[in-house]
Amino acid sequence: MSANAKVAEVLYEIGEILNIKGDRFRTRAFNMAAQRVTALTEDIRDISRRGELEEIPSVGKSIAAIIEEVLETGGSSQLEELRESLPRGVRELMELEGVGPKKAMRFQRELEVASIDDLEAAIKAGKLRGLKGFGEKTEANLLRSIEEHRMMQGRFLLGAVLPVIDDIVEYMAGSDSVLEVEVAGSARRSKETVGDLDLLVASKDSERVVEHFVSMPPIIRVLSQGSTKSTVVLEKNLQVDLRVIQPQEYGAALQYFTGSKEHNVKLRTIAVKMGYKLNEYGLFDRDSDARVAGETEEEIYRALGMSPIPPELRENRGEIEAAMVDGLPKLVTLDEIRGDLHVHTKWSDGIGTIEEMASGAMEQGWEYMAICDHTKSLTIANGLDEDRLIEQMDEIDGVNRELEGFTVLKGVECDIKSNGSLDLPDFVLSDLDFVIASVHSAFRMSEEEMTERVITAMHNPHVSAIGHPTGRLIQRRSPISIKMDRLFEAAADQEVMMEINAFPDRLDLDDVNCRTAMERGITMSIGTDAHAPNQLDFMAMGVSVARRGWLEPRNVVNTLSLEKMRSVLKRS
Ligand code: DGT
Ligand code: CA
Ligand code: CA
Ligand code: ZN
Repeated sequence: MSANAKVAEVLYEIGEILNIKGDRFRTRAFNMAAQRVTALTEDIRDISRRGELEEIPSVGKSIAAIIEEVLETGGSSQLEELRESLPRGVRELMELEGVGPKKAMRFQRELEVASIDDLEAAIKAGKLRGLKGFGEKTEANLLRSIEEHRMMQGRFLLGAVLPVIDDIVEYMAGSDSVLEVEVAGSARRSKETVGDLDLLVASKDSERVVEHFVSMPPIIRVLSQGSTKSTVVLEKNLQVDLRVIQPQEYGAALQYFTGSKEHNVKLRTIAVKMGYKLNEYGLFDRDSDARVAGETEEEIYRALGMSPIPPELRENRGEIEAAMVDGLPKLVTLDEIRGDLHVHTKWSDGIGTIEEMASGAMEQGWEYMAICDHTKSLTIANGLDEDRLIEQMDEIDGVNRELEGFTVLKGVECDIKSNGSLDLPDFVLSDLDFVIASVHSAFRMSEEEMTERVITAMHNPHVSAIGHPTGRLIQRRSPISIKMDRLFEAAADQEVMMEINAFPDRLDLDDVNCRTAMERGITMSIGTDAHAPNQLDFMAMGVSVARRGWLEPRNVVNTLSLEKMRSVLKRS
């Protein structure tokens, strides 16, 4: 983890505990400081060395002192004290979705539960019903949260492990003995969460590679060390399995350890039918044991009569059948993306100016970007009313006059109110290039009402796309209850796009929904939802979701040139 991420984590945790204690003012201060630190593009250690920590907005003297301590010692004594002051079990209970500090405290006090297991037992014994304000519905919700928590425990967001993977690969490539190095498994398939990392190295000197591996700086514990294999644990209990492979077997190992298991099982069945044997060492003739393929993945797939299958598709969802008839999609790539269609600025809750976000987007090599700040109902995010939005449009005109070869589009992320109406009047929306409509409040309504609500919004002729359509936050909040098939039907009918929100804990639509939407003829827009210039990098994750959803460039509106996109956006 980078120093910046470490500092932000400590600040967030302090904020969280202060919140439990009801200190809302300081909670907010710590959260804001953490946000600023997360968004820094510079290494915070450099800022600290120059003695300029207090120049970071929202960072005052006392927070600066905490940051210094974290940078020096890796920890914070203030955080330790706060942690110890918390009732036992409260922190664990708060890991459950739908359980905030207040509820956790009540469970602890009134049910005398000190762990998630205790809570489950208490619910099953009917004790929750004795508490004021808790009914059968809460019971069912809590049991579901507990189940989800168990399922997700020990899994990591793809976005959180990608930087770790880069560091590991760079470190391993630094050894002369390493010929090839790659992370296989779910991370290579770009699954939204990963359980552990499966590191593969091609080498003729495996012992030296293992030695190099176990000396990697961020290792906390070495669980095992053999002559060709090793397992280590990094921060937060992230486990890394290393396997060192002979060069002529590297492709076979890569294929095997990339998975998924379901994909491999199917592939092996097909190999057997063709008179072969397929395992992590290669593809062999069953009778003579002669090696047919194994050095590269491609030769294995070709020998089995298939076109090579991109890792993101390997889930046994029809990709093998498609590969046998040369029918795989030509998946969209990051290079084909020409702009970002969901960016926030200082005007609402972002921290960059329009210019800063635009120059970040230009560094990505893009041609355009749509500024889509929040609207007035979202007061906590400093949402824009019609007057401020009109002012912002003027500023965008000014910025565009200064820029060459890049265009800032005028957009908004407009709240969908409970009744399906939009947060801003049509006369303003009609002046914009791109209108995202999103649900940000009143999440708990019936499935029928929620479906009607979003469909009503789609019937507004100015709406271009529905933002983060299911509202889920991975590991934190379930999707809203909504009938996806009716949503897609209306989207196709109204020619409204569906967003793939690329923010690491959203990834919404997800892969499966993307594919269904694409099959219904719906176009997707990928938006990073960046609140700072460095978050524009999230585009890569949005593209991963699109690829896992079988999308081609033509299914993704932001592969279009500015000119073509403008003509698509001019509906009605
Ligand atoms: P994860 O770590 O839970 O996010 O998911 P994966 O897919 O990375 O799974 P992991 O780490 O258990 O194993 C890596 C790959 O190794 C897996 O995708 C396929 C392969 N593999 C592991 N165990 C088996 C197995 O029993 N049979 C087959 N066919 N493949 C396996
Ligand atoms: Ca894995
Ligand atoms: Ca593994
Ligand atoms: Zn939003």
